[in-house]
Amino acid sequence: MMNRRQILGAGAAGAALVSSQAWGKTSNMGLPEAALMDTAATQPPKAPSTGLDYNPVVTLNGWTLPFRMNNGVKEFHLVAEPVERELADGMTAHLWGYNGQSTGPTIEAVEGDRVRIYVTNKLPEHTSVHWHGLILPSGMDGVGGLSHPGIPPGKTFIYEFDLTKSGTFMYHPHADEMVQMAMGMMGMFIVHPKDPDFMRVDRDFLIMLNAFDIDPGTFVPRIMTMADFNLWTWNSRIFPDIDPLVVNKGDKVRVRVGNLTMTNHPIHMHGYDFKVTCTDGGWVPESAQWPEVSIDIPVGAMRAYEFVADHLGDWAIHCHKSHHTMNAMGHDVPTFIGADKGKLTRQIRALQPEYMPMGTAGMADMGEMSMPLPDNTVPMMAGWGPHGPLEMGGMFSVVKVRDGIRPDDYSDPGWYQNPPGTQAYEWTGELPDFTRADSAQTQITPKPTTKG
Ligand SMILES: [Cu+2]
Repeated sequence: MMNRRQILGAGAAGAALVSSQAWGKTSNMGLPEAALMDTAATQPPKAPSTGLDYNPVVTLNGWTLPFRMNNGVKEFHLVAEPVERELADGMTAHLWGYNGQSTGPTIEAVEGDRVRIYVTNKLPEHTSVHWHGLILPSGMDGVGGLSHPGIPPGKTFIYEFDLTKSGTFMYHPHADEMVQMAMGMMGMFIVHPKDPDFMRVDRDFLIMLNAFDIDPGTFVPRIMTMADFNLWTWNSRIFPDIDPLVVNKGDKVRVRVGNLTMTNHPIHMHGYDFKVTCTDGGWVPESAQWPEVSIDIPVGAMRAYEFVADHLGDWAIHCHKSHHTMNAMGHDVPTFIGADKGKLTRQIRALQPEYMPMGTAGMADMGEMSMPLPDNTVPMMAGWGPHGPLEMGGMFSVVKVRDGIRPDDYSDPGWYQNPPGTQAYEWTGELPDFTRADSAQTQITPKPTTKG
């Protein structure tokens, strides 16, 4: 919180800026405060304090950037800077991001708003911000060298434009893009409809798909990686530490998923079918919405889907590429399924008594075992559910649908208790005699030939 003296100080600084005329055209209030976030916890939805009403979004393990009104213009302040982000509890990455975090804070405004976005560059190189999908003047498009000169280190640029349409958009640098995006610079830009009843939902979740290549035991992503990333993240967070999507039974729910990785991600949600209602091009008319249970999110695109949460339970939501629900792993591990490592194990144990052979019966044992890992590294598969290890990582979370969740409550309700008679269970009777197909009993009689 600011005390009175700091507020007066800020006012004086503002006056100095105005008298220098550099800001006179756009601001008589000085720079808006640059809000900072120091935690990766999901922040509650931020209802608008002024202007048109809207139903705010919830960014999983993220937050919404505050704004202020200045003569009818919504002003935001983004600070591009090096950040330390907890990708999971016990694993911190040294990234580049905005306002203390990667991914950057979500920007929320309303169709028809005029926005003024101050971007301060605290990176060691120039940057820019491209407003992906928004319709705006060419000079505000944020392509460094094309729309405007790159923002040099230490400088602040102003982007200002009208929000002509509602929908889901993204922002990211268009300057040394490969490096800056590999380092985690990206965020979501939500423009709410002017009519709060248009496409209204009760819960509106945001997921930005991103990816890093961070060697186990290290902190900084490898920036030259093109395809073989080892950490597949949602809002720069990996399972088991991606927060659940908590939903009250009967809620109308929207999930907006943006993809700024280098590959597509088929996002699959269990327990429901849903309809695709929005792309970064705009809303999909009802007559054109079709049902899905997985929605492929192309590179550099956004898809939103909606469903009514009428099935209670804990429902997995994840990328369907199975390597994307794993944490850091080597891809050059040979397959040992079916191999007899008995003799090899005895030989190795003569030298290293604690050696344990792995992988001869699949790799599920990786989920249960606590293997010694380098510092600042999370296991390849992790997470414990109510019935055992989940053996997941990366792009995975759980949609938790419950009765009696308050509208503003997003806290984890714990695990779902399956009602009696609704959970898979073990057969405890006699097993039949499993006979091989080559035994006399089940031998298939060859078909008589019709040739001849
Ligand atoms: Cu994926």
